[in-house]
Amino acid sequence: MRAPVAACIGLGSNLADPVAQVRQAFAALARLLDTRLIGRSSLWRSTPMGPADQPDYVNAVAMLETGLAPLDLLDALQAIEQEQGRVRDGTRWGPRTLDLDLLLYGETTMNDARLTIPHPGLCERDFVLVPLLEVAGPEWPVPGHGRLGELPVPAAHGLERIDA
Ligand code: A4P
Ligand code: MG
Repeated sequence: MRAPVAACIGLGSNLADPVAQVRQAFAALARLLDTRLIGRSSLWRSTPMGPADQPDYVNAVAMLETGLAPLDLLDALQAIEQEQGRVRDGTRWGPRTLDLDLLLYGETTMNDARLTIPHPGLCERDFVLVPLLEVAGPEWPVPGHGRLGELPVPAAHGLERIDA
């Protein structure tokens, strides 16, 4: 059994009732084996990064305390995406019912063929950084980048809080 680690997950949806998708995903994360949901951000509406001819997104971040190893957690996240009707048609940054990105896993850095930690987009995306700050706070370490509160937050995707 591994010692539990705090892991942060980025949630994104822009199809099939995104608010409901994100809420359902929080509930699914809370049910994962050997894992507790210890924090959840507000829900934020954001304009799409990538192709503009797609609906706005709803984004959020969850914090877990988990005994799952990083690749086992990735498998579990992808299983939740599948359960919520995710279709991968190969379009880069195309619309999706649910995207779950593993943003941070304790202070681990990893560069596996299937998994890069911290998530490579973390520092450039306001729709990740703003909800991550809500759940993790400014002192949270981001391996290779200092503290979360030291990262500049680009104002790019018109973030609007939907609920608290
Ligand atoms: N992978 C590697 N590292 C990770 C990680 N840390 N977390 C691999 C999750 N997955 C990771 O992901 C492709 C592969 O990345 C996985 O098989 C996994 O092994 P995917 O979910 O199948 O495909 P994707 O999500 O379409 O690709 P990508 O490039 O990861 O897209 P992003 O970065 O997730 O961006 N606009 C707004 N406003 N809000 C959004 O949330 N999201 C996207 C997708 C586009 N535009 C957006 C948003
Ligand atoms: Mg993804």
